[in-house]
Amino acid sequence: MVSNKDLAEKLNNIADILELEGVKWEPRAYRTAALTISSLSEDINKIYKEGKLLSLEGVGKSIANSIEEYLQNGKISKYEKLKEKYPIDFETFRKIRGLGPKRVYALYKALGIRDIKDLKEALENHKISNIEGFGEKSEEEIRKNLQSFMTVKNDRLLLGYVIDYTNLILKKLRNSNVFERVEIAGSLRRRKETIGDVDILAISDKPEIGMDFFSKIDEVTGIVVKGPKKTTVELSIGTTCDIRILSKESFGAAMQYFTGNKDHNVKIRKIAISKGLKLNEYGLFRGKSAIAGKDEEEIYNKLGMEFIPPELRENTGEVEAAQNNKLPKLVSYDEIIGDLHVHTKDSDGVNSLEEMAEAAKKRGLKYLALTNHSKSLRVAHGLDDKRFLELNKKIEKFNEKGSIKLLKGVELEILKDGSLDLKDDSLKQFDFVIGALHQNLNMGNKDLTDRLIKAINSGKINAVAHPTDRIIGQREGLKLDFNRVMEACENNDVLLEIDGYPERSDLPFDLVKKAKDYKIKFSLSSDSHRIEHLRFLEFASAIARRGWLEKKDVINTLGYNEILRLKR
Ligand code: DGT
Ligand code: CA
Ligand code: CA
Repeated sequence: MVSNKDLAEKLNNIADILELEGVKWEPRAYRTAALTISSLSEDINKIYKEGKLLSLEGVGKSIANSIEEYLQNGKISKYEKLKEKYPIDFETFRKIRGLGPKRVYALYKALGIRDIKDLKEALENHKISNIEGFGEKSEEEIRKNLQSFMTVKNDRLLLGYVIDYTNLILKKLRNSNVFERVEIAGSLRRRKETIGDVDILAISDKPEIGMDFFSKIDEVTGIVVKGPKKTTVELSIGTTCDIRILSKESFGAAMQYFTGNKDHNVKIRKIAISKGLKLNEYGLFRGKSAIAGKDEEEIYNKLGMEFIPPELRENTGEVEAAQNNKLPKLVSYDEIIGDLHVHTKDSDGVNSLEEMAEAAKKRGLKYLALTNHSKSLRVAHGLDDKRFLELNKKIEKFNEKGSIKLLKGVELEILKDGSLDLKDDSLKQFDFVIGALHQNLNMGNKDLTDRLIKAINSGKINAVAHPTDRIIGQREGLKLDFNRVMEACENNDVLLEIDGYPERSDLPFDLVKKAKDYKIKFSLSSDSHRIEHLRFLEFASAIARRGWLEKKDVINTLGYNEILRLKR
């Protein structure tokens, strides 16, 4: 069934193209009609059935015909005809901020950009800033707006972008004096890389006032259901948020229940039943009396197991491990003291060496590997041997006085035949070399695996960058034979990277866990391209924890001098 919103969107699409055509009054009429329809409180289908279309403001005979066509067949012939003239995905583009029809048409004329895929490619190749009327700044803006569109486009949002936003909400609630306690639950607490909706749990003895306060904060754009125990709202970031207010006595049980995931919960509940107990969101009960509920850890303990950190609760063996006292002692967030993959403006980053170093120091890091791209990655302005020499001299100079240490690094292209992008001699100048597959990836999985393994076997790289090369919401990871890749890493002491850049989140946690069966260590990174990205390191730590890693498995827990001593 066509909704008012769908119809209004279609009418706006028609107006877009008509405007482009230079048609005089019609676009205006279509927009007025669109506005009327999007703000109607009645369903457009009902109005149509009652024969009242012409009574709507801005709807004349011809627009009424268009509406009728759309409601009946889902298509408007006028629009279909217009679209034949312009093979451009205006519908999607208009959802991206700043990309109105005129600008989209200019992009099409200059670069043949028809859809998001074309636009992305042009951005990657820095082609847009060269078009007349665009420039460096608007290219950057388009990049940003496209990115935020991509985040919202998938129905699941990326952890990296939701978590700061949610923390702001928590802060407001905690500062309100209405709540005794406010915590995150659900997939966000488990630090899953994508988030379906936000779950918040709170304690308050004034639940009505609490829910009123919550539903009025700026981030809330709509209310789905509102009650004193549970309220669901729409958030401006493009998802919904469930908030539940609970009693102190059952808060721990609720934290357990609403953190999930579901399969983990099912297993825990079965264990309760097998012990003659009952577990629900209010507590752990023997008959009618609660034997735990206030404290989450106590629930796990009373069920005969260790406390299970939220990041592990995916039903991948954590329950059995907890019963046998065999849970790993997970690497903690603050044990990660360096970032091993960042870019500066020397290749495709935005900030200078000094700016990156300063920002990393402010975040409390002890060292930072500058790993700019090597020459074959032209789209990223990769550096050749000579330019790396110059840059590395600058790094050495910086290290003489800098209070944070910089590592001379490179994100080195692994070429089509598995050879490396810089000469062996030249590779000696680096402290940390990350091999990466970026180009010529359409060669079949066996050849790709062989190619990567050749690089791993070369003894010239320290780590494999973002090993699957997935981009969440855009492309799936390479289907490499990871058994062979991991075996090669083990044999050559090559690290696997965990890249915390939200779109990448690569290596994915299930492969991290699999890699633990080999004697492989990991390097964590933010893959920063600007200072604001440095916070992504935390998401790499989250993946490490979700992959069961301990301090000894992660080399970012080592000091600068120990990193320098890594074999290569
Ligand atoms: P999401 O929102 O898709 O990223 O994933 P979650 O895990 O946050 O799922 P959500 O928001 O539907 O529910 C939060 C937690 O509450 C979930 O992980 C487990 C628990 N839960 C929700 N519904 C059920 C249910 O029907 N049965 C059980 N056992 N647990 C549930
Ligand atoms: Ca959720
Ligand atoms: Ca939820």
